[in-house]
Amino acid sequence: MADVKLMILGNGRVGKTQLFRRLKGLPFAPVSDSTHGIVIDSLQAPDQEEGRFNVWDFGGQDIYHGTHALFLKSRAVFILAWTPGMEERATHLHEGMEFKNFPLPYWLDYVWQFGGEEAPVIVVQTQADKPGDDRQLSPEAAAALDRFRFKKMIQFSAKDKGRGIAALKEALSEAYDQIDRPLIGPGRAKVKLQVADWRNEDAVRAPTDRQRQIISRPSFDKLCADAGNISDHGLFLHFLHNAGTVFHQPGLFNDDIVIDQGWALDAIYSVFNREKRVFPFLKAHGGRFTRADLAALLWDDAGYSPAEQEIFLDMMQSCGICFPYDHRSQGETIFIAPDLLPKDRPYDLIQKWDDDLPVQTATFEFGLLPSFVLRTIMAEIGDQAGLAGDYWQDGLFVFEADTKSRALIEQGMAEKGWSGAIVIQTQKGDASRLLDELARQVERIASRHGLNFELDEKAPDHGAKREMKDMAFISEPNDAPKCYVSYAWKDDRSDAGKAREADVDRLCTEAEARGIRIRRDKSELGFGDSISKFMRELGKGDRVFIFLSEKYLKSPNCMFELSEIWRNARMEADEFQQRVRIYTLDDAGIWTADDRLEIAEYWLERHSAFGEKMAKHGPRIAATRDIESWKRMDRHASEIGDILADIADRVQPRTFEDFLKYGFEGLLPEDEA
Ligand SMILES: Nc1nc2c(ncn2[C@@H]2O[C@H](COP(=O)(O)OP(=O)(O)OP(=O)(O)O)[C@@H](O)[C@H]2O)c(=O)[nH]1
Ligand SMILES: [Mg+2]
Repeated sequence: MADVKLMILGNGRVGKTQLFRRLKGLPFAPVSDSTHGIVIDSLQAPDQEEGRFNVWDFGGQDIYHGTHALFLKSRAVFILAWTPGMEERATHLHEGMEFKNFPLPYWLDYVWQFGGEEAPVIVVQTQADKPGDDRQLSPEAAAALDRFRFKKMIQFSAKDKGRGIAALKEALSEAYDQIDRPLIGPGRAKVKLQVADWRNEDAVRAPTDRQRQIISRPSFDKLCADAGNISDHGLFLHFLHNAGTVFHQPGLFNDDIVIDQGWALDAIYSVFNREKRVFPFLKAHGGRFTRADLAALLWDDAGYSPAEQEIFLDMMQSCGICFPYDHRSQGETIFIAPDLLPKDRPYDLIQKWDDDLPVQTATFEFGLLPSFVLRTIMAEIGDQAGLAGDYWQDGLFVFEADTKSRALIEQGMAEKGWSGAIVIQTQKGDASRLLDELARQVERIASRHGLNFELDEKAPDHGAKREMKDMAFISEPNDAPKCYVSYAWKDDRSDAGKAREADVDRLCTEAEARGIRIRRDKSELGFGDSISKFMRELGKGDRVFIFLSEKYLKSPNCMFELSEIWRNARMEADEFQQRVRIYTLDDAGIWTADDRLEIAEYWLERHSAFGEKMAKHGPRIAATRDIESWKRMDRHASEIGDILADIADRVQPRTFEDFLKYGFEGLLPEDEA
């Protein structure tokens, strides 16, 4: 009774399940459902007295590919099912679901990655109902297959008599013999039988009444000790895992041993079953969920205990199906399932990524780009970055604290075929070091999966050794000073009016040329945006350029802005002067006491005029906002004298060049040192 694992892999809908049915002696079913996740079953090994295969029939939907990795890390026989028709189409639709196809060389590389040359591989051309359907392997596939020590190529049909079934059985029998099956002593055999008994006892119970899906490591050790004669429990456990009898990975799931793997997989894959109500929920929530969500929508009804649910989540994380996104919210960890993220870049990314800044880029061109590459990168970064990152289906954005640099990582697939690119862009700070570090992570993930790529330009080597987990992804500190310009709009009637606007334009152009962004009403505000909100933000600006003109001093909006700045400077002249850079135009009368009094008087008069109008009918006819503005005029009348007197008292830049120099002081990167 030596068990060997048999993995049936290949694209969705090629006929994997039908092939297995025929091996079990079941009839062909022309209409069949797509396999969800993995179905585990057993099969008497052909021509072997007592031998059995533990068979893993994998669902071909690529949403499941990430999970394969969990189970492929063990000695197994592989059947790779393929049909020529699917070699040429990158995707196909089945009952509204999109399946991504991968060509046979990809699957062969994939198996190579996990099993190496030792893995016995049987390539089966499925749906080869008649000799005319038979096809040769492509040169690439033939070369990829040739690397394995034991290999067979068989044409097979699940229909009618089962064309090629005898050859398939013979190949399986030979492959079975390729796997070492150490003879196990009576103690070990006893443990194996007990595990099988538990599973069989549970199988006849209703799913909610099952008792032995998982056992703890101490219970396993006790079982071994009772059976006797087992020197190394850990080694034996590893052997059972390899044979597909149990699932156990040291360190995962509290070291628990999953006796009934099908049970755990059902629970996990039901989350992604499009027919269950949890699927639309996850979609609607941008792929974010908590254990409580899955419990309420799915797992509680199915009878899984909270402890079991934690194990499922561990399992999902360890194969990159999801990653923890926020560890703190309401005591429940929020997870993200990358496959269910929104399609497009988040809207507010335009505020975080600056298209005008210089960018460093590394482009990885993959002849074949499976979706799990980006998903793995996302899970590794996301695990660390959590809420500080932005994620969407084809990319992510993060800021790294150590390099003070931003990174945008995106994948783009070719319209046809399987090729695609992963593009890393970095900007600000030590962008080239961050690029180098991230590029190394992509290289590492690609090589782990045996994927070939071309890198357009090798990133300079900074001797980067940091792993994802050592990087410090945080929300970008908002340290860039916020600059605004406060000015009166142009009036075409006077030359002074035209010149004023030209000066403002020039300031903004000069700032831009130095990489400084000045927020100006015209460029910041779109239709429907609140002007008063913008003016309030301006009032809080770190630096406000003010173009003082006659029109400015008498405009209600400018009055509003000036008084906001004054208030935010706590009405202290020194603080006010630190925040503002003032350019005084010739027509601005602020220099003498009489000038200033005249302006104060102007606002007092406007205040009284409006007050009189309101008094006629009572304040209820005035908009709240206008009453506020009315009160502000009065206050302004009493403040403006102080503000202007202080301005007049300070040395002014004489020329526009001087104004620019003084204005940009402390804003340029070289000023920091
Ligand atoms: N003509 C013909 N059709 C077949 C054969 N094998 C499978 N099919 C057809 O392909 C469909 C899908 O077969 P399955 O065995 O369910 O495919 P699968 O590879 O298990 O698909 P997933 O579980 O989605 O990965 C069947 O319902 C049949 O219609 C075959 O040998 N000949
Ligand atoms: Mg199937």
